[in-house]
Amino acid sequence: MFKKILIANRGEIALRIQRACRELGIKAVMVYSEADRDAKYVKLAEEAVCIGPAQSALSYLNMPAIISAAEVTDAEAIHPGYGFLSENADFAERVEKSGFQFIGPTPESIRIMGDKVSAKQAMIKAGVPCVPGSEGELPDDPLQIRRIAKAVGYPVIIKAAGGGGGRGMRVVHTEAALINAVTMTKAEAGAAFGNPAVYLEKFLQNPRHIEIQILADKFKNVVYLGERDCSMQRRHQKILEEAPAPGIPRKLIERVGERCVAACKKIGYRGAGTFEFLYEDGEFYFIEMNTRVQVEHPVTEMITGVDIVKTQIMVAAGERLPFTQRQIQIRGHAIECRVNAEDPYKFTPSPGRVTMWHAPGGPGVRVDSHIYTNYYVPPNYDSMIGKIIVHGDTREQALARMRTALGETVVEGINTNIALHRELMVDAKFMLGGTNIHYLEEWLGQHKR
Ligand code: MV4
Repeated sequence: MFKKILIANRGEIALRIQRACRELGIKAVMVYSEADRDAKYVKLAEEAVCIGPAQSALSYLNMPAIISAAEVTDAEAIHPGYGFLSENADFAERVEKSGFQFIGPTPESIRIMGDKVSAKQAMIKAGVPCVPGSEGELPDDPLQIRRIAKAVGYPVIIKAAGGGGGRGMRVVHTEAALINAVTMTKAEAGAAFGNPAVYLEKFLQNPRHIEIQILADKFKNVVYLGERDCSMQRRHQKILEEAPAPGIPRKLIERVGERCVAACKKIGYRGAGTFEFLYEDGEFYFIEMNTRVQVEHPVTEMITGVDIVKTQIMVAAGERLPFTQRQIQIRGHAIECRVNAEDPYKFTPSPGRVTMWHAPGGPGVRVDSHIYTNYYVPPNYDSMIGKIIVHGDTREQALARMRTALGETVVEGINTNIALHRELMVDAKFMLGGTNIHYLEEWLGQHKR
């Protein structure tokens, strides 16, 4: 096992990884920007290195500064967390070329999944169900493009190979609008991602966003840890997640989970990974794969009892997965509410001094947050300041526990979206379960204030 790991991230996930290191008896080196000097996990760390000024481009995205920090502290491995450099294949490669273990998949796996066309081709080959569409990149010939779209059937969606997470997409409803949409998407993709390649899919009108968590070691042992429902989102920002996904038959999940496992074995995937699917009319359609630990990993930890971050570190160190698929049991229901420093209905960021923070507690309540009373939320980064996660025997019990937890939570000095979460937890349709990706935006439209 590693003796020392460098954590190349900030905020709640930096603290989460630090806690996993403690449990494993590994020393954690924290890196921080000038804006994060007073972070609790920096003070708690056995070692910490300032890697630059507040702007991410000069600190958390600064590859030479991070690798130098690992060199001067004698760390053996680097955990990238989520966001920042976590899905940057060049970073993973430079980490390994510098003699450190990257805690994540191989640079090659990251590269394949980063290009959405090659990701989809790998999944088709591995037998993972995908959205019907162009087999690979769209050709230049307008006649061929029209033929593909016609065969798929309108509406279609044009997506950039270099996009993902909602960037570089365009919905097309008629043949008359098709070629212009392709031209525009290609131009934008070339400018934004340095790659003008686009592909085409059938546009699903009312899907849910369901994802499957997997863990893999270096010996082709792979397990899936069930699914998460991440449909509650606004502008591609998830606001809450839950597991299991309400109303989806277990048999269907098992079938798609086994496909994900087979795909991982086929491509030699290792580490933690998430297969993103759209789910509509009882069918799963793969859209993208994330090659990092995700914000919402705790809901899976709560229903499986598996420590995903700890396991990521163990498999990166070359250990075998300490469980088999048969040993993975889904127990109860978990919900996570993301707490953001923002106006709950206008969504404008609300950085500043937290004059009072009181975290909830009690049975089945978990809080992953790096904040404390008097913590200053810097304006330079994502507005998420923590996550409240609850677990219950049933979804109803989890909902009740979340209502209580949100009722106990106190954040003063800044605005947060807790008021929005409190309303959603008593919303009749959400309480029924199974709302789709458009629900929150429609709900916000009807609850204007
Ligand atoms: C789609 C889609 C409908 N049909 N693909 C948006 C983010 C990116 N990961 C893929 N996205 C979508 N792809 C087809 N063929 C609708 C979306 C989509 C979406 C997906 C997941 C969660 C939220 C979303 C919000 C708007 C659109």
